[in-house]
Amino acid sequence: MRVATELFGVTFRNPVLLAAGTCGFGQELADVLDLDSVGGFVTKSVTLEPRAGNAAPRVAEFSAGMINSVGLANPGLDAAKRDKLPWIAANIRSAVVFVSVAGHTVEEFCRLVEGMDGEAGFLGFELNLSCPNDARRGGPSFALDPAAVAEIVAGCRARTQRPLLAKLAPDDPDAGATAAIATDAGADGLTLVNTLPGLLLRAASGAPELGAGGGGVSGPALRPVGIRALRAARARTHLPLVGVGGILSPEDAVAYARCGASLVQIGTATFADPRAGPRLAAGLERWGRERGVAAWDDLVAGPAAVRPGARMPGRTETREAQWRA
Ligand code: RRO
Repeated sequence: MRVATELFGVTFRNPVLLAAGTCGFGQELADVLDLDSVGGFVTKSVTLEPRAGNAAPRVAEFSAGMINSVGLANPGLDAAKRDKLPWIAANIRSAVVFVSVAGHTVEEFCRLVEGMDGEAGFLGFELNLSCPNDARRGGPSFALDPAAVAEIVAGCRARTQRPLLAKLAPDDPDAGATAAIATDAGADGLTLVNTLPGLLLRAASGAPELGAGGGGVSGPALRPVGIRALRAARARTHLPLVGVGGILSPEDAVAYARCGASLVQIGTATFADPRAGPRLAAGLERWGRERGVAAWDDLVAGPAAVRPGARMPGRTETREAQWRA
């Protein structure tokens, strides 16, 4: 099966990207895997100022995945430009890199995009509109506020010609509407989904397992949530979609493709095995070959294949109507 795919004017050697927050700026994983063996990666989210991150423990496992509250730990805009992007430019050959950016205001997002737009080493930006762990901001993420989505995407659109992905939230009751808003505001693609807000407590004390309290849930538990959101987005936008949430096996990735993902990202699986990304890429190729599939692109549902009126498995008509209203 041909796993290479053309999007955003470039060739991804396979549709597997390492998700933001799971591979640092590439350099952190370069000793344990060949980054050019995956289609690409998304950097840790960059903020204007350096961020030390939240109190430890920042991650905890549970039976269906993990929960994190890293708290946007990153070196900040200046150090990212000085130390991180030059390493990527010098060392990455074929992997397609997106720089994730996270701000507290529209203006901060715009300054981040403007600040890195002239640098080498990456193709585009992923706008992190959906961080569940930003204590400084508090409240629901930008992705749950349609006006904020429109303003941030449009503001960044005005400042760069590079591809812009908008990363949306798993707990959006109407991911389709948000997808349409991000599309109208000028995004080039949408990434669905970020982690799902959650909380784990210790039985003995009732204290949270994470130092920061709550966090974002990822891993297998997130997969049905991500697939639902991505399918809702597919019904309302023509843009390429990037699926993320609980992907480990070729079957998981193909399920995302079947509801519209042109690319997939692997996140939590990389923590258990840093080579999970290349293993998935190789597994996908084998999966397709064994089934006589000519190309990954043949598996990807286009906008017309998933219509708003289509029945969702397991939904009653009434709930489907509520969901679409
Ligand atoms: O740094 C984090 O705690 C974090 C971020 Br920015 C995000 O977007 N998603 C997540 O699960 N953790």
